[in-house]
Amino acid sequence: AQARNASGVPPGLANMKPQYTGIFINNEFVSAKSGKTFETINPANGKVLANVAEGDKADVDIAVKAATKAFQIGSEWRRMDASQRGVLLNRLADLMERDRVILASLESLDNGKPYAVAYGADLALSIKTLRNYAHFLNPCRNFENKPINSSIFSYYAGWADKNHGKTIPIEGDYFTYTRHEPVGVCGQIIPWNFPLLMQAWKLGPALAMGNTVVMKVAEQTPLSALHVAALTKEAGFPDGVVNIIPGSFAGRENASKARYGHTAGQAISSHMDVDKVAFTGSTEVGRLVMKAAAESNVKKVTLELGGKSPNIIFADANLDEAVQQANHGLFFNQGQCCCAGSRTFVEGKVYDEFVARSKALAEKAVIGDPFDLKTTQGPQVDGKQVGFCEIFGKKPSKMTENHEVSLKTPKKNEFFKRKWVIVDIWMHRSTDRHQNQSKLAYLDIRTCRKTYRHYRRTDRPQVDRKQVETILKYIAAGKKDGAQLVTGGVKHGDQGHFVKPTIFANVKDQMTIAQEEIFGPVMSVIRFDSMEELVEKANNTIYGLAAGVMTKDIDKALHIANTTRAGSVWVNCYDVFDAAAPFGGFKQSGIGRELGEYGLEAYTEVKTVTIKVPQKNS
Ligand code: TXE
Repeated sequence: AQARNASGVPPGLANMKPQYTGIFINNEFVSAKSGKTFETINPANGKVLANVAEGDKADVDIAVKAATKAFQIGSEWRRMDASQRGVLLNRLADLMERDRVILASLESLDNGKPYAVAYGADLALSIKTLRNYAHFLNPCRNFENKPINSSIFSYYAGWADKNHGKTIPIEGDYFTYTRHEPVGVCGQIIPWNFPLLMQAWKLGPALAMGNTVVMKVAEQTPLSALHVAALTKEAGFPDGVVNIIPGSFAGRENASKARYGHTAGQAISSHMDVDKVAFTGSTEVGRLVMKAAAESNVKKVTLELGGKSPNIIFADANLDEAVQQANHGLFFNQGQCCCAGSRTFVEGKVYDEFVARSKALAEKAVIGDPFDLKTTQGPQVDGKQVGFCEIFGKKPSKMTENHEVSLKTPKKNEFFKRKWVIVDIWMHRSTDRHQNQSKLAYLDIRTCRKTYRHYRRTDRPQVDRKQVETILKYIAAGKKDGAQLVTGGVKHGDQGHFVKPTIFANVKDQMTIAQEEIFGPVMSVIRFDSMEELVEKANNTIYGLAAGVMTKDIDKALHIANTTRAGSVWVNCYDVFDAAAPFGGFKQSGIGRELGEYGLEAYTEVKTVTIKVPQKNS
């Protein structure tokens, strides 16, 4: 009954208080075993949204036990008809639709994305990933008994009873058939850029195929996933089938000793009773997940990692459309998309015109309050939480990675030891009190978690801007390498983590900004003049997630589609997603595919059963 604006989006709940902040195990919300919580922050204004239970290894152990029990032979879940699993997924989709405003508001508050985008894109795509209806027989109706638009009509619920085996005519007097069985307890680790969508991509196929799940949600954006956890219970999933663990900080500081880490992400990837791990995040952590999987029980691994995707504009393309498409392909979601077209190749003949029009379009972005329905660009996600602490002991003459230092939280007289990680230091300066023997330092939270809670409440500057800082560092690198800054390049406003849409021209393929994933609103426009150099350059990256091409020439389009080493190629469009179309990466962009029928493979074990028979006939 809420008023809707012209685009049909009802107003968001900018001041809502999150209802669920615990760890979800066995269909109940519980506190962390350790009792610890962490703050989740609104990146638009730096305010604390909620204190969320900080799950850790002990909590993962309990969740895995619950998931194992739910998967036992004879359990309610194992005895359930496959079609009934589909019914439960449909119900979950219905409930997400009922709570669409709440979920879109949580997504916007926690992640910073414009509420209208969360409502229109994230929620629609998440619901479509789960739902399926036999609408030809009965026109589908939603919870308000209104007919459902066929565009929100899909997907994994329908697969629940359709991924079946085969009978196979092997030689001899045998009858052979295959069964498609669930893999078992599935660990799933998801990132913050599309919290609900990544959750749906992982829950959909896993539950349709009859697995049980222990999911770790990103520390920056736990809230919407926890609301969905409550909805899985309301939908009727049996106890222990879905378990959702917020936090904790996954311990990349211990990268070289990842297997000794005691944090939720590592605990899942190295757990002996987890049968499969699916991870979406950075290539760096994907490597750790794979290593932990190999060093524990050789659990199955699927990875969806970073990208540096070429988006190729030929001179014969409709230039207005190309400018729009490139803008959307890069700036959508504040540039925080693994498949962002972050290497924009433009043919020489239209290069200058493309850059001029792209500049004009980028400058039209409406940056600001994510709950204002006119806003097109919100803040970057809140960074990895950063603490503040005092480092004691003699300053090492040469700081090396993993140098151990004693830390003391300035307010509470607590000492503890941490490995020193150069890359995670934000700033350090001497204090007079200890004659240069101690340092004040801002550290990545993952290096000094203990101090975090004390210091977030001080009036010291908030130092949790990692994603913004990273983006600004890349912008500085672009300038230093000689690229031409056409627009943006600076923060927007003095509150929250906003970055102006940035465009660099005259970018050379080997520059840092053209090679490393920035994950922010920074477009690098690279000139090309011949097809030969283009294909070589387009593929000159360690990644292979996506590619785009704009041209009216079918031969050029097909040549690019066939020769780019990427999991998705978009021709005369970009970022077109559908639950039915598989997505995943070549090269260091990952292993395996999500979505579509292909996405079922990761959650299915194939069993071959061979029976001796008295006499086989054809
Ligand atoms: O990713 P992390 P971050 C890329 C993007 C971004 C960069 C860093 O370039 O700038 O990665 O982002 C969990 N064992 N992408 O630091 O750390 C973590 O808690 C197990 C691309 O946020 O990879 C979170 O739940 N899990 C990407 C998840 O991994 C661990 C989306 C992702 O976080 C872990 C996000 C460990 N040792 C970032 N350490 C995409 N492909 O879409 C962390 N995690």
